[in-house]
Amino acid sequence: MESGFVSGLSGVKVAVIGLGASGVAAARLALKQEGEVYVSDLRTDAQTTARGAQLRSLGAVVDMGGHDLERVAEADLVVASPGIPPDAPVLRSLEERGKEWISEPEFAVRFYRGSLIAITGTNGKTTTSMLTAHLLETAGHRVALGGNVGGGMAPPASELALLEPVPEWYVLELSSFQLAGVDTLRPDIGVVTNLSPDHLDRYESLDAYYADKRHIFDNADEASRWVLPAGDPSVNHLAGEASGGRYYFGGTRAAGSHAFLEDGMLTLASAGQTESVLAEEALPLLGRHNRLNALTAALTARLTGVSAEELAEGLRTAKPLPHRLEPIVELNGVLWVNDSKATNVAATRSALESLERPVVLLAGGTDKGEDFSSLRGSLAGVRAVVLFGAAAERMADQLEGSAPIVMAGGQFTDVVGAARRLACPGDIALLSPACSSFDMFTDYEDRGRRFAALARGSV
Ligand code: UMA
Repeated sequence: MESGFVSGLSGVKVAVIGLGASGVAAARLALKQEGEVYVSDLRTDAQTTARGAQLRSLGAVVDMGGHDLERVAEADLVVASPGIPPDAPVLRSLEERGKEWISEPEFAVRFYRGSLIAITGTNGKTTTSMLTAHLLETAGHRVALGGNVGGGMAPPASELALLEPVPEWYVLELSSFQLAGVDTLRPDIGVVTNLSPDHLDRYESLDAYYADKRHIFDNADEASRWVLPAGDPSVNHLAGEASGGRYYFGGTRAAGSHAFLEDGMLTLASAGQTESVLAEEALPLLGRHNRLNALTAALTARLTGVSAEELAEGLRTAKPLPHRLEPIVELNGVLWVNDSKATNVAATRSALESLERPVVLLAGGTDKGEDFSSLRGSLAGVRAVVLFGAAAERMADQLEGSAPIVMAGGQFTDVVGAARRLACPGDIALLSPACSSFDMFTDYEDRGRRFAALARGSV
């Protein structure tokens, strides 16, 4: 599919706003396409300045510490980074002048020369995107994965446009911030994992957040295919009357669904034919939500022609994401699981609710002032909670009576040691802190790595 393909930007003035990963990638792509590129960023720190210098050496005009609004407004094409809120003065000023801007992935896809799978939703986007790319790759396709995938695990959308040889399939994770600036983007297969309130610090209402997500459907046509959760009124409402075929996934078989769990198997169904793909327990990713992510990815990959056998092989060899319910080691019947990325109460609650074995929970860290009592309802199957770090006292107060609580010593070795003593064969020892890490660690990754090393007994 070559829809939207642009052969070059010679003589075209391109303004890129923001010099983060997206801005750099968009500017490089625009330069490669021989555009006249102007890049600017409010920041003047060393890292941003170094990025600016690099782009300057490639031929861009770069402003640090501010945006030349006249110059931005004069550009033929304005590409805005996703981290720039719509009420930022630079975007306000464009709006006042009636000047349109596009998002970085919208810019990128204009140069794609393969088919596009775009994946959005509130939760599970990254896992589903990575799994989908892995399933296609296992089946022998040339695949490029990128977009909103965090932690440097995949490049921005614009980098994919420069890949040689050209991929057959592009798999993009798209956030609502990126979908806000969509114009021509038209996925061959579009996926919405689920919808729930999020980013209410940036959006003035839930409707405004959903309105941005809705742009994934903007250019739908008869050939579009949509992978959606079965029986989800919010997603159905979002999809509205969008053209194209609809394919549904869910935890259980429902009328008209195409991917579900049945008799302990990840199962696909189409035109009355059922395919059992893989036993649930053979999936290397933990938790109920990951089984749904796997079903979503399998259904998406099936639509590209990947066979059930190839899907089984891909799912069996899938790698869990680091620091997200990541199984580390099983020792003396206890499975040690690193969920250090859970830096808020909601993430820890979701981890606890998705596990089906008794848990010894290791929680605590920097106190961000959240209400920990909302964890109480998820502690029923928990053998003990080992608390540590600055938030420990307040957590203990708010969780008292909902599970046995152990206050660990000041060192992280003591925390892991306490969990080791409390866990019984068959249990999961889960680091899912519900707090950020800065009181004891550099960041959540540092915390997760320390946990993994201590769990393995390698330090
Ligand atoms: N800036 C200005 N002017 C302004 C405001 C900001 O110049 O008025 C500058 C900032 O100084 C900064 C840049 O604009 O240098 C903004 O960069 P950015 O925040 O867009 O960061 P990127 O490095 O480009 O990363 C973005 C995504 N970040 C956000 O959406 C906040 C990354 O998603 C994404 O991986 C990357 O593009 C590549 O596609 C991260 C994320 O947290 C993982 N996403 C959110 C999420 O998943 O919840 C949406």
